[in-house]
Order: sequence, then C-alpha cells, then structure tokens
Amino acid sequence: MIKEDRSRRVRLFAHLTASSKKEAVRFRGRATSFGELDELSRRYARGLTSLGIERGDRVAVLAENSPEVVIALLGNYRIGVVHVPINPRYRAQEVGHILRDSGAKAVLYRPGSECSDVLDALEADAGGVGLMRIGLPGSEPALDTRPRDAASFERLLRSSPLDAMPRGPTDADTALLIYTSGTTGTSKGVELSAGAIVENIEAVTRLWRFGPRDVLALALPLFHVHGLFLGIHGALLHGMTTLLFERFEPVRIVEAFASEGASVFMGVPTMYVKLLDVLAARPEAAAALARGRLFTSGSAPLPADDFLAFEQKTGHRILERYGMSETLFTLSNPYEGERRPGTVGLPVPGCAVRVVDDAGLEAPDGELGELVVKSNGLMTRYWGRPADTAASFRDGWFATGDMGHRSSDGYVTIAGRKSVDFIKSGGFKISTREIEDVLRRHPRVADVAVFGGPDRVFGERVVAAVVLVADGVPSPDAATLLAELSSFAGRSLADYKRPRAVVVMDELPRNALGKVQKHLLRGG
Ligand code: MLC
Ligand code: AMP
Repeated sequence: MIKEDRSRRVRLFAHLTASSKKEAVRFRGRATSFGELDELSRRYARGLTSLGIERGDRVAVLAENSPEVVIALLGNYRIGVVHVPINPRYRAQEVGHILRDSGAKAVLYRPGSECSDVLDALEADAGGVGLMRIGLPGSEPALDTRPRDAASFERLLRSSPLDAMPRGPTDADTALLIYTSGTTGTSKGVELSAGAIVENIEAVTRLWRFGPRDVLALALPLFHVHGLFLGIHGALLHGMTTLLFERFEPVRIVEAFASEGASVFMGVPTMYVKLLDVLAARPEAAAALARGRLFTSGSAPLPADDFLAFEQKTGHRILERYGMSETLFTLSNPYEGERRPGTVGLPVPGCAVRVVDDAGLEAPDGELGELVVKSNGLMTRYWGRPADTAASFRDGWFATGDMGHRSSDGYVTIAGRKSVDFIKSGGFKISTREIEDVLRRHPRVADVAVFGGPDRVFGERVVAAVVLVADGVPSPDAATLLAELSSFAGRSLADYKRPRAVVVMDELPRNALGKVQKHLLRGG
C-alpha cells in the first residue's frame, strides 16, 4: 500500500505549538499569537465539520485581508477542505463563475460589505447557487440568526477544538484552488496540493534566509499566490510575525519599518512606484526603510530605473523573482551574490527552467524564446479542465507563455509574453477577452479589441479600441465615451478591469483569418 504522506503539510503547523506564545499576526493593533491560531483554527475546523463540510469540499473565502482568513486557511488544511480565495473587488458575474465552477459548498464573507450585495444579487438572479453563507465578523453585529447565514464565523469559533491533526488529508490532496485569468473569457481554477506548496515556499524562503526574527509587512491580498503563499505560508513555516494590512498604504509600510519592527517587505512593482513617491516627499522615510533586511518584488516586471532609485534612497537592492499561479515560484535573484536589475535571476532549488524556440529546442544564450519550467510547486491540474491541463505542457515541461532570454551566466530576463490576450496591471492578471465580451454588449459598440497600453504606475493599463455603431447619432467626445464605457464595464467586472483609455477606429486591423492584430494597436 502507498504510504499517505503528511510530512510537509504538518510543517505549516509546527510553529503553532512550538512558538505558541509568540505574536503570529498583528492586524489593526490586535495581536493573535501562534497558540491562538492553533486553537481557533481547530475550533473553526470542528465547527465547519458540524455543518456537514468534509475533506475534499470547497469553501470559498470572499473577503479582504484579516486574521480570520488565516484562521480559515489553517482550519481548512486541518480537515482537507479546499480553500478557494476570491477577490472581494469582483462583481456578481466573476464571483458567480468561481462559485459555480468550483462547486463551493460554503462561502465566508463579510455581511454588510459589497460582497454581501454580490451574493444577494447572485441568489436573486440564479435562484441561489446552493451554498451556505458563513458571516465573518464585521461592521454588522454578529448575529447567529442572520436569515441568509448558515452560521457566523464567531459561532464556529465557539465549537470545541479538534483534538489533534485529523489523519485524513495528505500532502497530495488539493489544498488550494486559485482562480487565474487565461486567454479565454473566464478564469480557470488551479489545483495546488499541500505538498507542492510547502516544498516550493520552503525552497524560496530558505533562499531568502527567512527566520523567526523576521517581521513581515504584508499588504498584498490573500487571494493570490504572492501574498498568500510567499507571505502567509512563508511566515507560518518560519515562525515569523506578520504585520497584516487590509490594503496597501505606502505610508503605513514606512511606519511599520520605522516603529513596528518590520524587517521584510514583499510587493508588486506598483507598490514600489508608490513607495518611491513617499520617499521623494518625505526624506525621513529613507532611513526607516533602510532598517529593513529584505525587499522583494514579483508578479510583474520591476523597471530597472525603480530598482536603482530605491537602492539610491534606501541602500536596498530589491530582490526580484518570478512566478505563476500554476507553477508557484521558479526563478529568483540570489540573496547573496548579484541581484541584477531587470532580471528574475536563476532557478529556485527544486525547479528547472529552459528557454525554447517554436520547435521546442533550447534557444542559445541571449536569444528570445518561451520559458518552460519544471517546478516543485507545480499545480496538480486545472480544475475540471483536462484538455487545458494537457495543452499547457510541452514534453513534460509547463509552458508559461512568458518570453525571455538567459545570459551566459544563467540570469533570466522576462521580455514580454506570447499572448496578447491578457494584461498584467498592478500585478493583477486580466483577460482581454472578458472585457471585450462585456463591452460588446454596450449599445454604442459595434466592434472592440482590448489591449495593454504602457502605464507608469500599473505597468500596463486597459485600453479599448472601439468601432462605434453607425446609427447617425453623433458620437460623444472622447472623455464622455470613456466614462460611459468604463462605468458600463464596472457594472459587470472588478474596478481594475475598467478601460482607462479608449481609441475610436473606423475598423479594427484584422489578419486574413479575421483575428485582430493587437500588436498593431499597441504599436500605435
Ligand atoms: C487598483 N486600481 C487599479 C489596480 N489596483 N487599476 C489597475 N490595476 C490595478 N492593479 C485602481 C482602482 O480601480 C481605482 O480606480 C484606483 O486604482 C484606486 O484603487 P485602490 O484600491 O485605492 O488602489 P490601491 O489600493 O492603491 O491598489 C493598488 C495595488 C493593488 C497595487 C495595491 O492593485 C494590488 O493589491 N495589487 C497586487 C496584486 C497581486 O497581489 N498580484 C499577485 C498575483 S500572483 P478608480 O478609477 O476607481 O480611482 C502572481 C504570481 C507571482 O502574479 O509571481 O507573484
Ligand atoms: P498569475 O497568473 O497572476 O499568477 O501571474 C503570473 C504571471 O505574472 C507570469 O506568467 C508573468 O507573466 C508575470 N510575472 C510574475 N513575476 C514576474 C516578474 N518578476 N517579471 C515579469 N513578469 C512576472
């Protein structure tokens, strides 16, 4: 019989008991110790079980950052429930897709927030998606009797704790289902096992010398792999204290380094652009950030100019690394040794990277090709999409769709991507097709193509090229048209997917097969 391995999964829990008195999470001045995380996650797990939720079931978490999200994550790991984080900026169309596609049995949400309106709208529209609601503590009083809720989170925490780690879940079990935009209109669920997550996050964070004396300032959202895995899992695995923020405010990050003992910050490049603004306006901020041990960047390219400006102000060379929901983190600049601006460094231990040409042959040093990877953090599969899973591999290597080249000493530089059908804005991956499908429903729009234009703060911005309906009605001026289309898109899609610029055209440039040539739009 094959031994059911639990050895990596349990490493996430080691510090809950070994460092039980130590502060694990500080949030809005409130401290939760590792011991409290242990007890509360056991109670939550017991409470969830009493609602009939068991190993393999999916539980969605539609909420802003808070310690409750960490408690739910650990509780879900305990019983082998699949944690499905959802961006609380999402609108009903986006949330409904994830809830239906994942077949979630329950959703954690904050009553009284916009997310409750979204859940109400879904229920009214589709006659309910057949899931239990669990209300997180929030602005509304904690009522166990709220009509739509199966339970309140607080009531689950009043359950008696589970005695110990249940024997059920193994390292191979899917622990997280992370939805990521693809080149199609709807997002795909990426299944990640507990074993793969722990293996990869340990490899990266050991490289970065994470340790119990570090204090992590974390303002990344806990619904993507960057904040949830490198951030929360990294801190749990090393017994580090996390200063958790609901949202990113650069001044608060500076304060965390000035007076709250922060030593590590990880962010997307947009956060560094905003930190540089604070550094320019407040000279004392440089000394505060200079006290830190490590600053890392990822999820989108960090411009070399920002790397150099940050170094000039704070003395820190930002450590840039590369990753993806499907593979976790496969390339990183070294901790010791040269952190080379504009590059994502070398393969992480346990990962391998090749740059290949169209025929799948390794490209010579310095030549552009697609990055294909092997990773100790590789997804198990796309949830319910065997054809997509199979199509994403080439000769056993995961094809990332990112283009890049490798220097003679092994440093990889990312230089664009194969597909023009998605955009990375402020670290969020956005499907252009999803926005086109929505804009096409606008009465003025005859044809539309969405593409990524350059943006100083967000890296890329959403731009819509539109052909207007020829109905003799004079078209509005550019600003009015943009406001109209942007608010129209915002009714169905998260705010950051709204177009930030509109270009009106007589017709879209299409090739002989009818496909829009977006590279021509981007070029002009
Ligand atoms: C916010 N806005 C954005 C945006 N974020 N616009 C475009 N792109 C974005 N990413 C817009 C809002 O719509 C709003 O517009 C205005 O900015 C102010 O909103 P806000 O909420 O106050 O913005 P802010 O909090 O400053 O958000 C910026 C941010 C956020 C950088 C903190 O975008 C963010 O948390 N990004 C991180 C994403 C992430 O974690 N990615 C990791 C993916 S995993 P208006 O018009 O209403 O004013 C991955 C793998 C890997 O990629 O390797 O890591
Ligand atoms: P996601 O699907 O949200 O996990 O985003 C993964 C994508 O983010 C990758 O395929 C890259 O396109 C991009 N990405 C991540 N890290 C970097 C980086 N350091 N430089 C450039 N692009 C990056």
